[in-house]
Amino acid sequence: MVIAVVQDKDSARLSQKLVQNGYRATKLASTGGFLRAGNTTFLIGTDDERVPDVIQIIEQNCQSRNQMVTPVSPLGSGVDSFLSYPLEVQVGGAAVFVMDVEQFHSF
Ligand code: 2BA
Repeated sequence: MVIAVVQDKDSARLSQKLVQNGYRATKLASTGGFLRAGNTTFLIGTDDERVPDVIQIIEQNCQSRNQMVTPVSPLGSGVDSFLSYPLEVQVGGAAVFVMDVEQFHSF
């Protein structure tokens, strides 16, 4: 199982390429914990030997970008006010996790 967190801008292209190459994928709308901006999480179930190819497809279709953001940071526990400040961060093309799946059932 490959889990990939990608930027929304890349998700349509990645989805298309995965399908073209015969992979099954599920897209989940997700939110980054740091930026609190929308991103897309792909769940791609495939055989072990095809994992390197999946990673290559992700790498080729997701690009890193610099983003100016205004995150909202709590000042501290018990304090109701929030501090906003502009910040430039490089958001990676994809954060990819590979994990073993014990069982898979499809009914
Ligand atoms: P976010 O958590 O919104 O993070 C967006 C970008 O902000 C990150 O890009 C990184 O460049 C920066 N960033 C994150 N936490 C930071 C911190 N504590 N201090 C300074 N800068 C920070 P990426 O590393 O490429 O991550 C893009 C998105 O991938 C993340 O969105 C998150 O949704 C996911 N992600 C990345 N690493 C993850 C991990 N270890 N576990 C779960 N999700 C992860």
